[in-house]
Amino acid sequence: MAARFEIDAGFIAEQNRRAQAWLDEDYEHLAGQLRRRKVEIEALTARAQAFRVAVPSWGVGTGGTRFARFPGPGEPRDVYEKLQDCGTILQLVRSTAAVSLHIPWDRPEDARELREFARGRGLHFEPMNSNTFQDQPAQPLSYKFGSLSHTDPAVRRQAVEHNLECLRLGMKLGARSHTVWVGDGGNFPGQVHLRKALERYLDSLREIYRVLPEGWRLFIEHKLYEPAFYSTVLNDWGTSYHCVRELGERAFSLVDLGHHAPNVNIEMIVARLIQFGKLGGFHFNDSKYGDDDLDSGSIKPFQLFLIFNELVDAEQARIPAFDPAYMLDQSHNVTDPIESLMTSAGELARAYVQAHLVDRGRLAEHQEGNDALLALLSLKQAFHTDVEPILAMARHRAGGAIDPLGVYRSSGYRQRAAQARPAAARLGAGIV
Ligand code: RM4
Ligand code: MN
Ligand code: MN
Repeated sequence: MAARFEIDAGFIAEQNRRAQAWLDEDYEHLAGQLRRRKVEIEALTARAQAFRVAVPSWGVGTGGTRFARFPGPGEPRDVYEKLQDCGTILQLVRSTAAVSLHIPWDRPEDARELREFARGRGLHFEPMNSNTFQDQPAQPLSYKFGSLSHTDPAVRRQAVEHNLECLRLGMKLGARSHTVWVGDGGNFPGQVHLRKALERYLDSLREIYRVLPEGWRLFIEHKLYEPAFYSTVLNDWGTSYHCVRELGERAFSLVDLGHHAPNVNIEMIVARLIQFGKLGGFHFNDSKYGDDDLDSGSIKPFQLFLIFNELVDAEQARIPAFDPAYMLDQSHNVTDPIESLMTSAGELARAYVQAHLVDRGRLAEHQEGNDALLALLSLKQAFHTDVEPILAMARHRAGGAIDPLGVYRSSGYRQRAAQARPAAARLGAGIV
C-alpha cells in the first residue's frame, strides 16, 4: 500500500480563490439569461450538486486496444492505489463517491480493511462486477467457449460460483448491486445453438438471482458483439428485457452506451426500458465505430443530451421506482485516466443540467400540435445553453475545484504518483 500523496485541500482553495471572480461574473450573467427564460439558476445548481456517477476501478489505469497497451506514468498497481486515484477524482469533482469494483481484478485480502480505506477517502462501493470473460491463474476450467452459457454444466457452475463470491464480497464491502456482463457467444455461424445458449445463460442467472442478498439489485448488460464476433448471447436490450422479466423484480437491464451498433437510437431504448420499469442503470462512454469505451460525450454529445432528456423527463414525471444507477465505463488509451474520468463526470453533469432546461410544457404543446421543428428547437435551445458556470459553482460549493483539470495538472499529483509507483511492479490489466 503506497503512502498518501493526495492533493492538499489548501492548494485547491488557493486555486479556487484565483478563479472565483470570473466564475461569479459568468454565473451572474447566466443567471440573468436564464431569468429571462423563467428559469431559476439556483434550482439548476442544486440539481448539479445532486448528480452522482460511479467511477470504474478499471478506468484509472490505462486500458489497451486489441494490439497494445501503452502504460502511463504512476498507474495504480493494486486496488488501494486505484482508490487513491478515485479519491483524488472525488476531491476535485465531488460527484463520484461510488467506485465500481471488478472481481477478481480488485479482490482484496481483507474486505474490512479495504472498506475502511475507502471510507477514509469518502468513497463507497457500488456496484460489484463479475469477470467470466477471462481465465484466471489456477482456475480449473476455461471460459474460452463461454461461461454462464457454456455447454458444460461444470463450467457454468464455476461461473455461477464466481458471481456468488462477488455477492458475498460485496456484502462485506457494503455494496447493494451487482452487474453481470459475459463475453459468451460465437465466432462462426453454427458454432452456438442460439436458443439453447440463451436458455443456459438464463438458467445460470436464475441461480445467481435466487441468492441475491436482500435489498440488492441485479443488473445485466447486453452487448452487440465482442469478444464474440458472430453472435452474442445477450446481444440487445430486447433480449435483456426478456431475461430480467424472467428473473424477477430485482433484476434490471443495464445500458452500456458503447454496446450498440452505430446509429442505434439509444435514447429510445432508454425510454422503452423506463416505460417497462426495467432500466437498471448505465455504463457511460462513447463510440464512433466499434470501440465501446471512448470518453463520454466526446463523439456524440447531442445523443448524450437526448438520453438525459429521457431520464430527466422520467424523474420529473415521478415514474414509480425509477432509480437508475449511473456508472462510467471507459478505457483510456491516450489520456491521463484521472483527467478523462473527471472530464467525463463533468460531461454527464452537463447533459443532466441541460436536460433540466427543456421547457417540457412547451415541448408537450409542440408535440400535441405536431410542430416538429419547434419541438426540435426546444430541445436544441437547452442543448446549446452553456451551463459550465453552473457545473463549476456546484463543484465549488461542494468543496471541489472550480477548474478540476487545471488544479489537477498544477498539483503535481501524477508526478508524485509516478515516483511512488515505480513502473516495474505494475500490473498489466487491460479492458475488453
Ligand atoms: C465490457 C463491458 C463490461 C466491462 C468490461 C471490462 O465490454 O462493458 O461492463 O466490465 O468490458
Ligand atoms: Mn460496460
Ligand atoms: Mn464495454
